[in-house]
Amino acid sequence: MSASKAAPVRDRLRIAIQKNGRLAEPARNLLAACGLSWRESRDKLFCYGESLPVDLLLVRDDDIPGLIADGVCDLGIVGRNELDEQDAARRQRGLPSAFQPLRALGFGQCSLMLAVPEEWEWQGPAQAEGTRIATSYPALLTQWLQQQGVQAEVVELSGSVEIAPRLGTAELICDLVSSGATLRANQLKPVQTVLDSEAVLAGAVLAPDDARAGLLSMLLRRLDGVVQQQDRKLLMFRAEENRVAALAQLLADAEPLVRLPGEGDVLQLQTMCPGPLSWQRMEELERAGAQGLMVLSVERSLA
Ligand code: PRT
Ligand code: ZN
Repeated sequence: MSASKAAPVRDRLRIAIQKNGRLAEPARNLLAACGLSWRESRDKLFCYGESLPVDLLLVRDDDIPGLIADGVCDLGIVGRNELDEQDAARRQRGLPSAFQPLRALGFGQCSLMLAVPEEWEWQGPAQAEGTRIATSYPALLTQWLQQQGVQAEVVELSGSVEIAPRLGTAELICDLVSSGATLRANQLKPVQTVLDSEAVLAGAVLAPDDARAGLLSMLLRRLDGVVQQQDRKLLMFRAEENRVAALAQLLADAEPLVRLPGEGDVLQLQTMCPGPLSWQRMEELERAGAQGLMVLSVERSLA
């Protein structure tokens, strides 16, 4: 093989994220929390990694799976809806999978749902038989219809899917829903979930085997730390020995209580809680004998 045909050695990792839109800011914040910082180019399409050799490409979310498939980017932060749609479209065209979700990131939650006019009484997927369904997710909808054994016409629209029933171009729609306000404003109601989605970190099916491999595993480890600790709280308090069993029961969802040396009969205790602690829960603990309760946020942790 001639040297010119060998794959170029890459020692910088490239991550595609949304330039504008719902996932743009949370994606950047998450990567910054992993210790990455960048210098922005003048056209604001490329950010050169300063703290680590990890660069960002700012693009439309629709382009992210393709950029990974083509090897232009190693990673991308994109909605599972977009990733799965493009994966389903590839498979329907007989192409192999080229990208995969590596981590769920805990933001951008929404569902791809079938919605019908409010006055319809929905009895189940069979009711979609013979209808026209407007969507921007034709591959996922086609796959779902096949799984349900339902024959319907998929009407592909690139936007404003929710007005299709009023325009008479479809009877049903299949679209992303978060609060449901858009459906309600268009006299539609969600009846069936096709896919639950959130932002994911996506990567190629074949992981890099050069200098990028080490960078990738370091980034994943930091990301796991950041995502897991997002809601975790360190709870500290004092209690008398005879109260500890009851308090441990109230904290059954937390890690086992750690006993630190206290004074006399009073122990100093701490534990890691998986989610935020409400005032109500703290008052309950206080009634059960916890004194000097303190809740601390976890800034950084390595598993
Ligand atoms: O310009 P670019 O192509 O990059 O952006 P885009 O306009 O295609 O995407 P964008 O920024 O709107 O969404 C990016 C991703 O955010 C989506 O692919 C989803 O993974 C995720 N997401 C989360 C959502 C929503 N929630 C959401 N509510 N994407 C779209 N919506 C739509 C929904 O369909 C409805 O029309 O927002 C509207 C409001 O929703 P309700 O239910 O709260 O009324
Ligand atoms: Zn888009």
